[in-house]
Amino acid sequence: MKKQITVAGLAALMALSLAGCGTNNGGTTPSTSDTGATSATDTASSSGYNLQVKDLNGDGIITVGFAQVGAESGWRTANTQSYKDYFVEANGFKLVFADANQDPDKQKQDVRDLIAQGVEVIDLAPVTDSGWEPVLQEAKDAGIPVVISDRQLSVSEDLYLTYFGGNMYAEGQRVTDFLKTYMADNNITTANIVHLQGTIGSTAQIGRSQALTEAAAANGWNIVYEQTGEFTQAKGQEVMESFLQQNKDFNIIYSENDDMTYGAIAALQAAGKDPKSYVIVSFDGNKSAVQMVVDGTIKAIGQCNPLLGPQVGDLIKKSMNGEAIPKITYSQEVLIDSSNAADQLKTAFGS
Ligand code: GZL
Repeated sequence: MKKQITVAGLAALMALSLAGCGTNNGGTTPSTSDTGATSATDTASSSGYNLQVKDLNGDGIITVGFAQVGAESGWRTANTQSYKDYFVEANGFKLVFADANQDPDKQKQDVRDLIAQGVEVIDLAPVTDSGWEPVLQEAKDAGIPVVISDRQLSVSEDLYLTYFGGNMYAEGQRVTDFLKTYMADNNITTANIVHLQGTIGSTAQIGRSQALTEAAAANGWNIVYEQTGEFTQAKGQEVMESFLQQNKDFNIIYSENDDMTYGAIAALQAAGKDPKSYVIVSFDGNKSAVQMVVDGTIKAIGQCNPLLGPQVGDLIKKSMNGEAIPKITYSQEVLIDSSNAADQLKTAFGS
């Protein structure tokens, strides 16, 4: 069940409005409610970070070094395309692209290479959340502002210009709140959960896992199996297959992205099990996954928008113009379930 992202599919841009929220540096546990309220320290300049994006070589173009995670999922493919579509000369930009292939060490070298190439701003979508302070300091010392996008970093706010992306912890809370309501509405009194985690140490995994761990403790849910599927379809299927061989009871699958969900569904079907007889919840909102919500195969998706290019470009332009920009801005995201899936399908990304 391979999913290809088409450029046409990207034409249906998801409605995205920005909501600034205060949070700690990790971004996993918002320090304020996810209401759009921003705290006083939310502007880049007031965070002890004084770099501004500049046309350092005076060529009239801003060269953006994009340190991307890899190409592991439909979300990632759509995210990369969003950058390649937006950061073009017609918009005043040139993109230098680096693919870390999901390797945290390679990604740190990618950023060092971008610094050496003299790009004028770096956009970092970090594979994982550790060991970034030295590299970010090197960029700062070189006078190159760093925008963190997609996955937050728990680093000091004086090491980066701004963050833009999803609030993964809030996404997880939307899905666990859905699970609680769904169980009550359907008289499901026991939760035996298979937990397919994303890349361990990514703030996408940290936030989504934290929400589940907290909800399970608060509601007496059992997590009967927990393993990373590394955000890929193949690994998600492999992990589900190995769990099914243990013949343990379960009734809920909490999968931290759609690609692992596709893999888990394939494993269930190969074992002669009907996916619709389980409560399957997922994250991202690829078009085919949203269709599965319409069909009832997936019960809910924590939406996570990959089309970040234009909004990151807007923040870069604001910095160039000397405008105050929020230190942290979250995409506005919703829960997709049977009540809104047909409507969400019209703007869902990918295929
Ligand atoms: C979330 C992003 C995650 C997606 C996965 O912002 O970092 O990585 O949920 C992707 O699909 O692999």
